[in-house]
Amino acid sequence: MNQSEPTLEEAAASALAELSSISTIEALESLRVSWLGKQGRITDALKTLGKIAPEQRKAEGERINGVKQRMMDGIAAQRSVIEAAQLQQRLASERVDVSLPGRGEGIGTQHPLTRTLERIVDIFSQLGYVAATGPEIEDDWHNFEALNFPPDHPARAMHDTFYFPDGRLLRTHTSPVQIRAMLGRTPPLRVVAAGRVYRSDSDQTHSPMFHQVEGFVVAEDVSFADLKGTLAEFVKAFFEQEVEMRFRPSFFPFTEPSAEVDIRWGDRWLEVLGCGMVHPNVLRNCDIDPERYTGFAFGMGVERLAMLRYQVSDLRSFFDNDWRFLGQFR
Ligand code: 2NL
Repeated sequence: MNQSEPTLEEAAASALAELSSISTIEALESLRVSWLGKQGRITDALKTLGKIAPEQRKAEGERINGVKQRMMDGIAAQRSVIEAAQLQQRLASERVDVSLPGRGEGIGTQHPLTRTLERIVDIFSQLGYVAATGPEIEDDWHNFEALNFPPDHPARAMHDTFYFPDGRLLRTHTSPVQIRAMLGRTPPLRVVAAGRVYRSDSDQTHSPMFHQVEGFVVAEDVSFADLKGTLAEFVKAFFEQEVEMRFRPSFFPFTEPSAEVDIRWGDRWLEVLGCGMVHPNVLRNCDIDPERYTGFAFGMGVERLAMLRYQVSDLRSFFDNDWRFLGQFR
């Protein structure tokens, strides 16, 4: 063998010595191919085995395979070194400081309609009323029949009712809660019912789902004067000031007489609630003797009162759920 031509062992030794300076998987791979690939040095050397004397073949084969094994081990070891270094680099660059303060999800707020609804219920609670709730899916009897709506009376058409195929319906007012509260109880009763109600009506000033608060008092000797006094107290408490009120005659199937209440708002009169003396038929439907007991009842729209209190001009703002709007009510 020529002096200047290094042996396989010498070439392998110098390649192994250089290994630690290889820092990328790509460079390591090209070194591996040049030694162990199809046209690599080891493969070439193994091809010569066929040409040498049979008695030398075993020793020569062991010699070449020894070099091959050292190269494979060295390359595998350096691959681990490179991969470990790359992992360290990734861990350093993707480091997360878990001690940093959070981005600060702001604390939520109550919806202005919820606030208004709870405010109304609170005022009546302080007057001794007990809060009641009931199902939003109702039957014809609790929503209409018990409230003295005669079958096929045009009054039923006043409410564009959402019906289910089985004849049940989405309550069109909170009155069925009041009916359920009267049933099976004996006066004196003071109940306030608040919640969602539904009517098939949708435009600038109507939402198909909206909120009502209703209340009633049934006892001996309850008069229209009690009703007027109660509503005057309520309006004063709700608006936190003396407000001028007027009662206008009106009609509801479930009260007689009935009235609508306006308040003076600047130079205009605004309707804010409806009321009346509970109709004797309604009391009878709830097994209450109208000869012994009388009662008054009232109902109001929460959206309308919230718009006045918070000076909101478009009803739909309440239902868009835009945080820039909702965040203003704290
Ligand atoms: C309105 C008017 C009203 C009632 C609701 C009522 C309930 C029973 C018996 C008698 Cl169980 N009355 N509720 C009475 C008068 C008016 O609501 O304008 N609501 C938004």
